[in-house]
Amino acid sequence: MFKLHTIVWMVVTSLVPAFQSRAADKPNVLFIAIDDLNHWVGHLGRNPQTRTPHIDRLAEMGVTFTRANCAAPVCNPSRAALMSGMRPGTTGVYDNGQDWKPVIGKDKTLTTQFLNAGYNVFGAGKIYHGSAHRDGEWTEYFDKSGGSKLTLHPSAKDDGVGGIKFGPLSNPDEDMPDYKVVSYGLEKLRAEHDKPFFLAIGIVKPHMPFSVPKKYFDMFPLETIELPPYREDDLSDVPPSGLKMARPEGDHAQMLKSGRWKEAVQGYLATIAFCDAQVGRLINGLNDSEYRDNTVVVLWGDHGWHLGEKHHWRKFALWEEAARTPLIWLAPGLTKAGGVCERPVDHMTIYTTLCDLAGIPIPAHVEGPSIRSLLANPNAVWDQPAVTTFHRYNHSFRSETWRYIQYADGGEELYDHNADPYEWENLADDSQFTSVKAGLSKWTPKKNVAELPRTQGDKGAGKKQRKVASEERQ
Ligand SMILES: [Ca+2]
Repeated sequence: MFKLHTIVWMVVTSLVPAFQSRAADKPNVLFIAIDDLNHWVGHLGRNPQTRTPHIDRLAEMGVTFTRANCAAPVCNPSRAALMSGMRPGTTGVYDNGQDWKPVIGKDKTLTTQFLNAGYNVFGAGKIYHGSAHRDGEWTEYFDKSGGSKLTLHPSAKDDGVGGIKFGPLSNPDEDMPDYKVVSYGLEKLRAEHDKPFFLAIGIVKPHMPFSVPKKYFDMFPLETIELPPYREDDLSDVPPSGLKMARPEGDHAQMLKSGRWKEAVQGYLATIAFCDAQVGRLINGLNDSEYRDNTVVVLWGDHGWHLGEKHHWRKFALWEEAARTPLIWLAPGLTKAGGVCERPVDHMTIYTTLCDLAGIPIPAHVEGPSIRSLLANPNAVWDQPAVTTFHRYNHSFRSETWRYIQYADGGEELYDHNADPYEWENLADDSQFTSVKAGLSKWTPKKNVAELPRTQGDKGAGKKQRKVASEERQ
């Protein structure tokens, strides 16, 4: 009745433990986390000066999300939320300095799900804030990327303006920690694997200091640099809670006084270009590997960055510049090249979607829907806004047309992105938009637990924001 090769196959499969035969069918995952990269990537069109050919190439290979927003506009809570599947209001991790480890069990994290499903889980660089990682959640973690002494190039005047640090380096690319982290990833892509792998590569640049080898600065001559669009009176219609986040008397006042705003923009563009080169090395490594056709790729930035828009610098706010990030997916057999998805999604979708694509059960604690339907068809129906939280009870809701911000003290902002992509005119008090606000506020996260105490060294966006500089330097 059975042909011989069928019988042999039946015997062999009966001897192999079930989890292995299932694991063998699973896709690999290349998970690329980028620190402080805002929407200044070429294909998103926000800043025509930026040069990101490799990130744009990855976008062209899969689906890019043009309205992706982080769960929290700060490194630590953004990453804790993404990696745990739980929003800031569920864990109490709202800012830097709040330790996620006591409130997020090892059983809850994304990497644990992949380990339990039979994957090898490799990590390198900055996946969690401060590159924190726990034993038992990774097969192997590469954290030896330091060691080279980085030196400002003699052409640098100094290391920047106050807490905003920038200046070219004398070093070659190979001295940069990110270069070594990517090299680790390339080794894994060249290796033979007896199990599917989950490879998490955390690139720290363009995080401050905006200091990378001088050749990247030379790509952006200072005389060609243009400031991002901004309005002098932009804060006049922003409520007090928003003003507190903008802190125009801080970095921005200092930057204006220095007359060096364009130099800071140049430094950020240069540092993005360096980051892009590292992403290019990874994409080339994947394309040259035997895993190119069975590896899911997701590239995400942990939050955005202001460079003077709304008189604000850094993240720590709920506007477009701070909340929007690049998000690119490549899923062989599912995504089609050149996909552009304009649906608003936030980073709470990443955990769920990775489990979904790998056929791993989605744990009950995980918040956020899978975007498999959008990967298959970027125009598929989607009824949810992207939600971003910064400190307790402050939420931003981004739909295809609107950004609506609710602050804990009742302050509100509403921007019409069809008419006002830079969020200059706050429409929250206009009664004709009452129903727009009501529709979006339905998506307010239900849990808004108290903030965890600050137990770690850096101060996040607290009163001593200047001290963030030390955190920014890591
Ligand atoms: Ca305004």
